[in-house]
Amino acid sequence: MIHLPGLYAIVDSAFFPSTRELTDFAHELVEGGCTLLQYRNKSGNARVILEQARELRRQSRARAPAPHVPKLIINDRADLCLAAEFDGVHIGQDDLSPESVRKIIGPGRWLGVSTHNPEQLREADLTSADYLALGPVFSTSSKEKPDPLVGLEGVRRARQLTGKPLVAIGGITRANAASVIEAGADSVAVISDLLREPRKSAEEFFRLLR
Ligand code: 3NM
Repeated sequence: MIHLPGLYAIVDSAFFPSTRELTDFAHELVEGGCTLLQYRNKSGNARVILEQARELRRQSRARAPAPHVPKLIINDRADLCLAAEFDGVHIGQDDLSPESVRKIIGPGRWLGVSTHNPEQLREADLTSADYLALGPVFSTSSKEKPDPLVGLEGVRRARQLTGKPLVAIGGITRANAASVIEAGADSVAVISDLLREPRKSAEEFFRLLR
């Protein structure tokens, strides 16, 4: 079984006007202690996404001393995961099935699956996914058309339904992260509450998740 860090930081291209700003942000997260980053791009075409993903990987290897090179997960696309030489892919309910993605990425790379209710979670639990995500826990403005909130009760219930590592997502901040971990999540995935001061914010997440 894989081990997830307490903070699962998401680098969402929508918040960065240039690749340089995106990679600088990622570097600050690593300085703040992040060992795992998800690169999320819901708007670019495949060529643009691949280019940005490759640059993120290149920069994260060039700028962090060897033991601190973060694991990189890409959203949605198994093909781009291989092309960009990422460490894993995170898929949603409308992407290829977990087993189709597993065939593409092989046994070694990480596969995460987003779920939004107990039925989806149970189903994903039966696949070869390495970890499962559940959300939105709280209200979020970072995702278009979010599913209904699952709340802390949803996290508690999910914890009983799977033995796989569980990532909670949606509206999670330094103010509520501890309650989410207490409800049974192994890790919290965050976009907004890292944007303003990535290094300091990541450090604070790790401090309160210890
Ligand atoms: N997925 P923030 S919620 C990307 O429910 C994403 O699966 C969600 O961003 C889900 O930390 C979400 O700013 C947005 O709320 C998370």
